Order: sequence, then C-alpha cells, then structure tokens
Amino acid sequence: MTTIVKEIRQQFNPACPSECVGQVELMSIEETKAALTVAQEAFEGWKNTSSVARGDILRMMAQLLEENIDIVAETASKEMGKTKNEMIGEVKRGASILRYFAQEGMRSTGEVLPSVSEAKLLYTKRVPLGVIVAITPWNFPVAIPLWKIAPALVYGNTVVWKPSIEVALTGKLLGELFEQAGLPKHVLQVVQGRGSTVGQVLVEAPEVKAITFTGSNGVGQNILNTVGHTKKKIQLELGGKNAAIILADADLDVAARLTVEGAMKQTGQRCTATSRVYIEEAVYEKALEKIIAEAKKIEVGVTMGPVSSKEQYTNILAAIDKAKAEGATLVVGGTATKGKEEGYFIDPTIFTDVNHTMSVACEEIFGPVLAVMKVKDYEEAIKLSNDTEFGLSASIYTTNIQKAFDFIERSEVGLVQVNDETGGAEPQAPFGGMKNSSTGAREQGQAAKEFFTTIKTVTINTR
Ligand code: UN1
Repeated sequence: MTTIVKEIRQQFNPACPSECVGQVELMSIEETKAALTVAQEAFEGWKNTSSVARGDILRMMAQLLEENIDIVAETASKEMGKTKNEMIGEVKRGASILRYFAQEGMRSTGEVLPSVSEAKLLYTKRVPLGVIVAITPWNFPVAIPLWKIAPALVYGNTVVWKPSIEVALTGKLLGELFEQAGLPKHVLQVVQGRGSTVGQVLVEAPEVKAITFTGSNGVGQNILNTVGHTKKKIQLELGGKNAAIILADADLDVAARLTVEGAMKQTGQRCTATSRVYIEEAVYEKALEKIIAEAKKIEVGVTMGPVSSKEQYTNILAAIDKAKAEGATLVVGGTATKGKEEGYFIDPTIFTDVNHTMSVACEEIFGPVLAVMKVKDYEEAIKLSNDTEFGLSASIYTTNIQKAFDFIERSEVGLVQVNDETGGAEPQAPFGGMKNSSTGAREQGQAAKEFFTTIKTVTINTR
C-alpha cells in the first residue's frame, strides 16, 4: 500500500507573522489533472443549463457572500494584510460583480444580420468555450477571482480556479459558498497549489480552452512562452507604473488627496496604484506640501495594513533603499514602521528629486511608495507619463477642459482618469491596459463576453 503524503501549507498573518491563521492541503499533480478531467465532463451539462438559471446561481452567490461578509473579509484580511474595512469594500464589490454577470444570463447572446438573399435567416450565437483556467493573485482575493469566474460561468464554461497560495483560505471559502449557492459539482473547482507545479499543469493541459491570469509580468510572460503558440485564448492582466499629472490649474486639495489615496490605498499593492506624480512647476511646492500632509494622515496598522508577505516586505524595502542609493530625496517614510516590527509594516513613502531614469520612476514596486517629479508644463508631463513599458492607467488633475480631453486622447493607457485616482473598477466597465500591462480581451463589462465565448454564425435557408 502506498501512502500519499499531502503537502500542508500554513497561512500566517502578515500583521503578526507568528499567528497561524489556518492551513490548507495542497493538491498533487494527479489531483490537478483529475480536476481538469471532471471539469471537461461537467461542461456538457452546464452548457445545456439555461443561462437564466446559471445567472440565478450567481445571484444566490452574491447573497451568500453578503451574508458571510464578515468571515470572508476577516479571513482575507488576516491572510494578506489588507485592512478589514478595505476587505469589506472588496467583498461588496464582489457581490456587485456577481449581480452584474447574473443579469448577463438574460441578455442577448447574438444578433440577426441582413443576408444577400432575402430567403436566408442569418444570425450569430455566442457559445461557451469549454474548460477555463483562472489563475488569480493575492492582492484582490475576492474581486479578481469573481470578475473572472462569474462571466466564465454565466456564459456556460466550467472553471478550474487556482487562487494564489497566499490567499488559499479565502479561495477555499469562496469555493464552499459557490457550492452552497447551488453550483453543480465540478462546474467550478478550486485547486490549491503553487504556480510552478499546479499552475504549470493547468496552463499546459490540452482540455483547457482559455487561460485568464492576473499577476506579475514574469509569470504572464511564462504563460505566453508555454502556450502562446497554441490555439488557447489567453488573457493576461499584468503590472503598471501608473502616473498622475497635477497641473497648475488643478484643485490641489483634491489632487493631493486622490494622489495619495491612489498611491497608498491597499498599501500600494494594486496594479492600478499611482506610483509616479508629475507636478507642474508653478504649483510644485504647494502641491507637494499637501501631498506630504495627506500621507502623514495615514495611520499604519489602522488605516493602512501591512504588506502581504515577507517576500513583499523585503522587496519593497530593497526598492526603497535602491531609490535612496540612486539619489532620490526621501521626504516621507522610507523604512519599516517603528514600533511595529513584529509585522510587515512599511511607512507610506514619498521620494522627490526623482530623475526619470531612476528605478523608482520606472519599475513597478507594488508597495506604498510614490515618486514625485517636477515638470515645466503639461507637454513635458504627458511625454514622461507615456514613456514607460506599462499602459494600465493614468490620471490628470486639471480644471482645463482642453487639456483634460487632450490627455484622454494622448495618454497611452487602458484606463484614463480625469480628476480621479488611477485605481478602481466597476463591473459594467471594461478593465485592462495597453503595452506590457495586458494581453487579450478586456475584463468585465460587455468586453468579458468577448473572452469567455466564441461565435457561431448560423445561416438558415428558409425556402
Ligand atoms: C482596482 O484598482 O480597484 O491586480 C482594481 C490589480 C488590478 C485590479 C485593480 N487587476 O491590482
């Protein structure tokens, strides 16, 4: 008799790493392959379930999520460090994503087209793809999985979902709630494991028709290298180095508040975070002073959580040290939070005298770090803000309508913000970036249909 030794992973609280939050069993390669097989088998039945009924299950899931908001928010907050308040906001967002896609079950899935022959009925019909693999990050442990899983399911696909191992307990919880919501067996399966083992098997599996991934550029590139040559659909949401521009005519209170919110919300661990700000020289000192004042209002451990893990902690502190070594001037923070060394807490950090070629101006840090740069005018700001490999989001703060519209036209990003922070997403609006930030169809809104379905064009000769 062979004994299978399971790998057990314990989760620790980044606010207090000696606190074990729970444990989860990781899946073996064989179990992962078996999950793919049963997902394939479940496809036929799910595809033939009416889309209205599929939507009803998503609506039930929204309700269950709200009923369990406290436990879900608490679990995720303890696993990855986001404050409980931030997590509650995210769970509510998750419910709203589910409700938006539940309604998709009642919306049109095709169109009737004119034909050259008046005897022909010509129409299109959106159909599901089959088994979808969703690989999701730790930074939005509820919203990102749901904005992939909900459209995949409502359009009739089955899903094998690998949450980041860092938020495995939250993943498990969501899987259980979907089951309670009445999702038939094997239509959604949560596979727990590492990207290098379980993730690799999922990406390579022949039964998988599409892969949707949010995470780092490195892993995204690896997925492309592995399956880019196949016929699998690939959707990658990767990094950002999002800029904000503050013009001399802006409401500086609003600009400073939203720039700091953009940079520090969720401890800067959002691909949409503001990480560079260009301020027009005429208001530079004034705007900087307000930005510093806003950053100082943040209470680490109360309004801002720790970073998610030891690895994040080490990497972010190293990026801060690099910025110092490269000659940027530290004006706020710049170290681990004094008196809170038991957890992975880092002070909100702001650098000035940043040169466009410094690492703090071009590399994604994914932490509470903001680089401030002085520019001569709007022209210089737009040029520098576009001069990056990334293209996710960008903000402009101005009261000048021509400049706002010019920015909308010339900013090389997928998400353009005027007098608003760089982050944020609503389920009815497409989400995604340009350049190295994204590949494949946009997420959410009607754009999600593009990725999670394919089209049948039907011709009926009626005579
Ligand atoms: C947001 O800004 O609220 O991983 C959403 C990320 C993005 C989602 C950002 N894919 O940070």
